[in-house]
Amino acid sequence: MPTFTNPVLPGSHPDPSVCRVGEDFYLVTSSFAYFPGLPLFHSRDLVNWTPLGHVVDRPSQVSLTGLDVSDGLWAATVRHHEGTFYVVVTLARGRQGSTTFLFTAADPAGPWSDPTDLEAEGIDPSLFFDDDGRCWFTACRDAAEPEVTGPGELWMRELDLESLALTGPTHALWYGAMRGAWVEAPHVYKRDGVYYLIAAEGGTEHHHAVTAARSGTVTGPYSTDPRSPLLTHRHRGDAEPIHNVGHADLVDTPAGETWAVVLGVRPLDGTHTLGREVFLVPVEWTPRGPVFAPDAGRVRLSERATAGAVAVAQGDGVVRDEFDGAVLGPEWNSLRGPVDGLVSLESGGGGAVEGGTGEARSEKAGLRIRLSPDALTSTGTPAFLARRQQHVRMRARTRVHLAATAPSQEAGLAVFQNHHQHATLALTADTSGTPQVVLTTVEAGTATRLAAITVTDDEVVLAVDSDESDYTFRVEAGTGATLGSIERSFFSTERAGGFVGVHLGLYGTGGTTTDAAEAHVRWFEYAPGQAGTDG
Ligand code: 6LW
Repeated sequence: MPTFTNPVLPGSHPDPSVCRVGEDFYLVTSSFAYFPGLPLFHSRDLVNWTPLGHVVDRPSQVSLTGLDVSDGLWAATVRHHEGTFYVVVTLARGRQGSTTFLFTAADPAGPWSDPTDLEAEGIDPSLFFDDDGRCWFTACRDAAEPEVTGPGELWMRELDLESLALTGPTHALWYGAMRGAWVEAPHVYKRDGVYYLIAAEGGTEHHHAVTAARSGTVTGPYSTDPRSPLLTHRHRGDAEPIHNVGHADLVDTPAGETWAVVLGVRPLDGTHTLGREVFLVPVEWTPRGPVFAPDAGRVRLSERATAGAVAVAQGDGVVRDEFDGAVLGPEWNSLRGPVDGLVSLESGGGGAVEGGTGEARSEKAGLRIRLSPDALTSTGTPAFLARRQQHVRMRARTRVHLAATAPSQEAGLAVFQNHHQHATLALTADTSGTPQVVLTTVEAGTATRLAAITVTDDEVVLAVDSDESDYTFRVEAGTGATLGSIERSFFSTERAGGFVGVHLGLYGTGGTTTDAAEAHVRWFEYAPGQAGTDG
């Protein structure tokens, strides 16, 4: 029987939501303060997901300026009804829901509409389209009487599909099965005339769990499924490779199977760096309700493929970006808004130059990064582009040119957990203008210079190797040199707090508004499984 490897979307892709239209599946995940926001993926087998675009790709849709990296766009739900795709999402500030938005599109690849503000409290909004065509909005919020009911409440209101406004009375649906922690991430499904409410409880960390309730009427009352939690790894020991499992969304396949996407993490020695990832779990419907992972009772790294799937090829190759396309690849993100005016692609022209692997390329081709006055610690939009780290073992390399004239001017490679917690390997200059490569950490906003070496050229290859224990930073200039290693847990969510995983970034800082100093990135390479090997 063919199998696939979990997670199906590695790296920071939390709070997955999925829907199907015909043979096509669409999935959306949270993006926090990264821009563009709300990445959408397409699949035919639920295992291989291709980036399709983003729901939020214009700053006019949502302003993320000033937000902490882990605030911003949280836990969207994607649904399809009569030719229209709907996405509902919360904009969080200060780790709380602030505004709930609804976006629509005829084509999930976009364009997506400007947002409609919904009059909704709380977080984790969802939509359910009933057989009669009515649409029901659910979300979670603080309960009015937490000492009686527990801290969280799932609630529902009808969404008028003409006016795109919530209408009619608010229905309190359920307070959860365990009630010790917030109940969140609600989704409603209907099966054989019964409404099933699936939720998450226990918080998104170790006690995360999938729980359920059911009702004969969409607006409730809902009664707790006594089997809750239906899926959790809270009881598993340290040897379990996948933890924090929860936040499920269900989808039926054309072949009649049901699968759940859930979030989970892969900790090593108690810490995880890649963020919350998307895992795919089989579900079986029984008269008692959905049974998650009926064979194993838990999420597995290797799982049987969806019915009818042939051997599943999950891509894991080296990705080399020479920035020679008309637009950036979908894996690149900036912080809180577009980097227009700071980062640009140049297709080249001009003389040939040796690239890192000996190829002849246009001297100008690549990415131009205008050094920005905003540091990576800012809550604005620094000159920074990043992609997710998706493998604990990986090597990232980039060839950077910068004719720095002062130590304040720098450009290079960042290992970025958040704006308060990151490391940079920078090409810069000392006070006399001699090129230097400097390794710096920032923790809780405080910068520490770990190492600096003088280099003979103002163009170098900067590299970081990561494995289970460290991130090791190197410069490949002359004979090459290692600047230092930083323990992996430094970049972990457990150490930094928040909701995101590590991103690998290219950046340039130290410019002034009048000084247009530019760095030039000739290429960037991400090689999974490469750390510790020569290359
Ligand atoms: C998400 C919620 C959660 O909205 O984390 O702890 C939030 N739980 O379900 C951000 O991913």
